[in-house]
Amino acid sequence: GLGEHRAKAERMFSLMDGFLKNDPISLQKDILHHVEYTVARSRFSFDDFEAYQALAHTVRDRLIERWHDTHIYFKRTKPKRLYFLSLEFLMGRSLSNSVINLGIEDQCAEALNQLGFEFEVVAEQEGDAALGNGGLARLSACQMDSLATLDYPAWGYGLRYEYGLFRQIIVDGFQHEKPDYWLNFGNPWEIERIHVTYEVKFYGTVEEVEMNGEKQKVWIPGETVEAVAYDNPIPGYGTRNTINLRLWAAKPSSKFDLEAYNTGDYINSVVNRQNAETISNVLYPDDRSHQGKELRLEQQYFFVSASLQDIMRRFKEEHTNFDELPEKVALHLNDTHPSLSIAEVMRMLVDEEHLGWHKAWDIVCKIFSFTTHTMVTDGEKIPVELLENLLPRHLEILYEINFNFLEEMKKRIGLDYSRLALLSIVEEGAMKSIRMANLAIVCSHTVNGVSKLHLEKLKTKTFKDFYGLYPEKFQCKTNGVSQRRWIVVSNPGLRDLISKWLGTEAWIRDADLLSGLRDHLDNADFHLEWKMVKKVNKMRLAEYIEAMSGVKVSLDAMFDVQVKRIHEYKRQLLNIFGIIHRYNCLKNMDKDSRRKVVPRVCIIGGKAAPGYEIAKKIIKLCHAVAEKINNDTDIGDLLKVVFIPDYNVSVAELVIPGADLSQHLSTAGNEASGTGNMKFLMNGCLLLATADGSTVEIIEEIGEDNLFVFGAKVHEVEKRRQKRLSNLAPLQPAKVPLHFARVLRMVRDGYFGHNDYFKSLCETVEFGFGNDYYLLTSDFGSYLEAQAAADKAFVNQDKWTRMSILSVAGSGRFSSDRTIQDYAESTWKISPCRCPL
Ligand code: GPK
Repeated sequence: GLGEHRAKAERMFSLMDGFLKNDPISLQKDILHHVEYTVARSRFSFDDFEAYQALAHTVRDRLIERWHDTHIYFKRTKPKRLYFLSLEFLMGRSLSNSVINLGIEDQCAEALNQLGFEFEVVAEQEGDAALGNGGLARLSACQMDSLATLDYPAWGYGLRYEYGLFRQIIVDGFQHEKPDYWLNFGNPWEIERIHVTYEVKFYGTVEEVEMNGEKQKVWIPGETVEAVAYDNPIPGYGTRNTINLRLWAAKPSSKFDLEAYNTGDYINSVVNRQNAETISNVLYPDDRSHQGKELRLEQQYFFVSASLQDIMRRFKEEHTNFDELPEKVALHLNDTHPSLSIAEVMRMLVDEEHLGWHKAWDIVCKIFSFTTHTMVTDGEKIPVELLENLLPRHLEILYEINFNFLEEMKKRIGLDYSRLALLSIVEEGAMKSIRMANLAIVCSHTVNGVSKLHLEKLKTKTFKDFYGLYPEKFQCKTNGVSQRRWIVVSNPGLRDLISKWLGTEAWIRDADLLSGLRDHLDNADFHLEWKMVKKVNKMRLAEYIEAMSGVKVSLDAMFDVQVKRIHEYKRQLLNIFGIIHRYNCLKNMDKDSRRKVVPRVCIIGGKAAPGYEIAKKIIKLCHAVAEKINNDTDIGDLLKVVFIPDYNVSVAELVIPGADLSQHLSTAGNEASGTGNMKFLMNGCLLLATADGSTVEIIEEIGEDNLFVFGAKVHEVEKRRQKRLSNLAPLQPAKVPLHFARVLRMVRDGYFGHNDYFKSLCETVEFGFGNDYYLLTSDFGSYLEAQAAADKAFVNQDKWTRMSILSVAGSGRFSSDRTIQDYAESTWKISPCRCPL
C-alpha cells in the first residue's frame, strides 16, 4: 500500500540525514528554536505566519547543509559546469517544494501538528517569488528543479528584483497594477553573501594604449555599481544534490564618489548613491516586448557582468589555461535577454586576459548555447545610441564581431547585399540597433526551439537565412514542466492515487512511468477514486472562487479554465465570444432543452502588460460579460463566468488541479510551445486547443480522440490571412459567420455596456479595421464545434474519466526532466555529478 512506499522513501531519505536530524522531534525542536531566536517570538505564543517563518528557517538550515556538501563535491570533482543565464525566474512558493524534495514532508507535518498547527495552513502564509512574467520564467524555475534532481553540476544566474511582477487588482472590472514588494516580510529562502560582490562598470570612454609594442583598446569606465550575491538553494528530489540560483542585487559602490566627498558635497553624494540601487529594483512587466529602454539595458549588463566575473573567477581557481574553457564551462542564454554576455566574454578575454581576438572568438563560439522562446521575427533590439553611451567598448566589440561575420559571409554567399543586410547583427536605418537574436545565433553553437513546430518555423521562416548557413546549429528541445511542482506539490490527492495504483513513487523522478496508469484504464475502483480526487480539487477551487468573487458555483458544472498572460494571439477574446454565444443559445432554449445542458463555470485569469490597452479591454469585457450573465436569474447554474484576479504560480497550483477542461486558443503558428497545456495534462484535465506549439506533440502522444482540437492548422493560417486581405476592400458581412457577427454586434452595441470603450477591441477582429489578424472570425465555427464535443463527452463520465486518465498517462514526455536530460546530453555536454550520502 501507500504507507509502505512512503516508508521506503523515508528510509531512503533518513539515510541522507546530515548534521541535522529529520525526525519529527528534532524538527520540532528546531522549529521552536527558530520561533524563539530567529523570529523572536515566545515559543508559547506564535501564529501561523510565525510558524511559517520558523519552519522555513528550519528547512533552510537543511538546505544549506546539502548545498554545502554539493558544492564541496563539485569543487573536488571539477566537472564541466552549466551556467543557466536568465533574467527571469518564477519560483512561486518554496516551502512545500523544499520539504517534498528533501523528503521530510510527513515529519514536518507531524512536528507542526504536535505544536497545534496544520502544514497546509502554514504553507499558505508564504508569498510568491515572482521574478518573472510568464511561461518563459516559470520554465526556468522548472528547469532548475530538474537540473538539481538529475544531479547536474549547474548554476542558475538571475537578478534579485526588489519588486517582482506587479500584483493585479481589479476595480470595477478594470486592471490596476500594484507594486509587489515581496521582500517586505523577509525571505528565508535566500542567503545574502555580503562578501561575494563584484564591481560593475558603466559609461566612460575607450582609449588606445601601447602594450608590448601593440596597440590595445581599454575601457575607462565612468561609473561603478556593486553587485551583491543572494544565493537561493534549489534542492533536487531523491538526491542530496542542492544547486544554487545566484541572484544579484545592486548596491552603491564604496568607491562610488570619493570626489563628491572631497569637494564637500556630502548630502548630494549620498543621494546619488541611491541611484545605483535602482538598477535591480524592478522587473519589466512587458511579456515579450523589451525595446530600447536604458534602465533595461543597465539591468542586462549589470546581470551579465556580475555573473561572468563570478564564473571566470571560479574557472580561474581551478584552471590556468583558457583553452580549457569550452571543456569546463557551458553558458546558456535563456532567450536573447542575456546576449550581451557574448560581447562581455570577448572583452574579458581580449582586453583583460590579452588572448588576442581570434583565439578569444574561437573560444566564445564553443561555450554559448541559446534558446529562443518566440515565433516572432522582430525580436529584441538595442539602440546603438544607448550602447554608445552606456557601454562604449562593448559597442566596438559588437561592431567588430559583425564586421568579421559579414566578411566571412561575403566569402560564402557573395556580395548579395540584401541578404547580408538581413543577416547583419547591426540594423541600419532610422534607429540603428543591435539585433540580439542575430548576435546569439552567430555566436552560439546551438540554437534551440521549444517545440517541434517552433523549430520548424525557426528553420523555414524566422531564421531561414541562418538555417541555410548553419543547419547543424538548429535543434528542438520541447519544453517540459516539473511533475514535482505540478503534481506532487499542487495535487497531493492525485499524487497519492497515482502512487497507489502504480505501486511506486518512482514516477516522481521518472515521469515515463506514468504510462503505467493505462493498465488500469477500465478498472471501476480506479475510476471512482480518480473522480473523487477531481471532486475534492473542485471543491477547493469553488471555495476560492466564492471568496475571491462572491460567485457560488456548482460542483456538477464543468470547470472550464483559461489562465495565462492576456495577449491577442492567445485569443481570450475567442473564449469570451464563445461564452456570449453560449449565453445566447441558453436564452433561446425552452425549459426541456435546458435540462439537458451541461452546466459550465467559465474561469479566466491572467495579467495584461500595464501598457497593453487591448489586453486590458479584454479583461474589462470579461468582467462586463460575467456581470450580465451571472445576474441573469434565467440562467442560474447553467453558466457562470469568473475572472480570477492576480493569477500567479500559487493561484495556478490551486486552479489547475480543479479544472475539468482547459483552453489553449492561440492562432496556430503563434505559441512557441506553451507549458500551461502540459500542467493541465498532468492534472487529468482535458484540453481544448489549437494545433499550435507543443500541443501538436501532445496530440501525437495521447491521440486526437483524447482532447478537443479545433481551428486552422499552421499551413492554413497563411492562406486565410491572404484571403482575408483580398476581401478587404468591401466589407462583406455575408462572409462573416452569423453567430460571430451577432456576438460582435452585441458587444459593439453596448449589450454589456461600455460600448465606446469596447469599440477599438471589436475593431481588432473586424474587416477593414484591425483585419482580424488572429483569425477569430474564421476559427469561430470550429471552436464552437469543439466546445460542443466537450459538452457531449462530459455527459458520458466514463468516457471523460478515460480521457482524463490517458492525459496523465501520456504526460511523462512533457516532464522538464526529459527536456533537461536532452539539453545536458546534446547541447551542454555535461554529466551528472551526484553528491554521495
Ligand atoms: C516567450 F518570447 C517569450 C517571452 O518573452 N515570454 C514568454 O513567456 C513563452 N514566452 C512562450 O510564449 C511560450 O510559448 C513558451 O512555452 C514559453 O515562453 C517557454 O518557452
